Amino acid sequence: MRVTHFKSLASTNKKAREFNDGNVVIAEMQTKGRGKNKRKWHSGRGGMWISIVLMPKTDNIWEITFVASIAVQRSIKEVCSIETRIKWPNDIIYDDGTSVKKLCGILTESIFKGCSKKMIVGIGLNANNSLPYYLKDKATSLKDITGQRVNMRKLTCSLLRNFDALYDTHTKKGFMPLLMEWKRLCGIFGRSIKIITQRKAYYGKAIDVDDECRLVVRLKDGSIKRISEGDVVVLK
Ligand code: BT5
Repeated sequence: MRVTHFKSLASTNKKAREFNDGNVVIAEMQTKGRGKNKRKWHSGRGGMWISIVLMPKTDNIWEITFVASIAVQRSIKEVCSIETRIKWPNDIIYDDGTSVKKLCGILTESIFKGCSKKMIVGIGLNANNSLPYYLKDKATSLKDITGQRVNMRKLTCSLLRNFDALYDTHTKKGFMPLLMEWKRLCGIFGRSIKIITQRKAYYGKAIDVDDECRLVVRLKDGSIKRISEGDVVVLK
């Protein structure tokens, strides 16, 4: 992977569109960091704002999002000795026993240009950055958890190494071994959740994720629902 580093960018995902397969774009801060559905992603100095450009075998952005989630979970454990969990579909969360807070969000986008197609995996991980007051109830950073500054160089190297190894597994062995690992790290199975989709909100218990990365939920009336997009709120 070839890494290009910037002091400041509007968005690493936007900049990454100018790069080919195998490139990585890193910014020390973003002025217009984005989440899903054009939501604002707060990206002050000190965080890890990074985009990886790929041409994967799959067209399913969630498979690659899942690969990135496992890589982030492993790197946080390796570098900071913190146990985190994955929250479907694109978050890494930290549960301190009293609350569940978002530590990292992943935004994977497919880009089509003529006949060529690439994917951009954007990873936003709160490391040494400060968070605004309005996110304090639902977000946290590695520095807030450990009380110490994280070595960003180590964290970045660990993340790229883990991602590379997992992506290699995806290319050579397919998605199934990675889905097994993702499920082991998922922090919402068996928990009561609310899922807000673009059309409506559902309440129930998360019970599984299927082979197409859809969340399988047992709704309050006992029926089973498979959900392909949305935001999960953990209720208890
Ligand atoms: C995500 O969106 O979680 C995907 C975030 C991806 C950010 C990376 S940074 C590098 C690359 N370049 C970009 O421009 N983007 C990617 P979503 O699930 O839609 O979550 C967005 C919501 O998270 C917001 O509406 C806020 O409520 C909350 N949020 C905003 N900034 C946050 C932060 N720094 N930490 C935790 N939560 C945040």
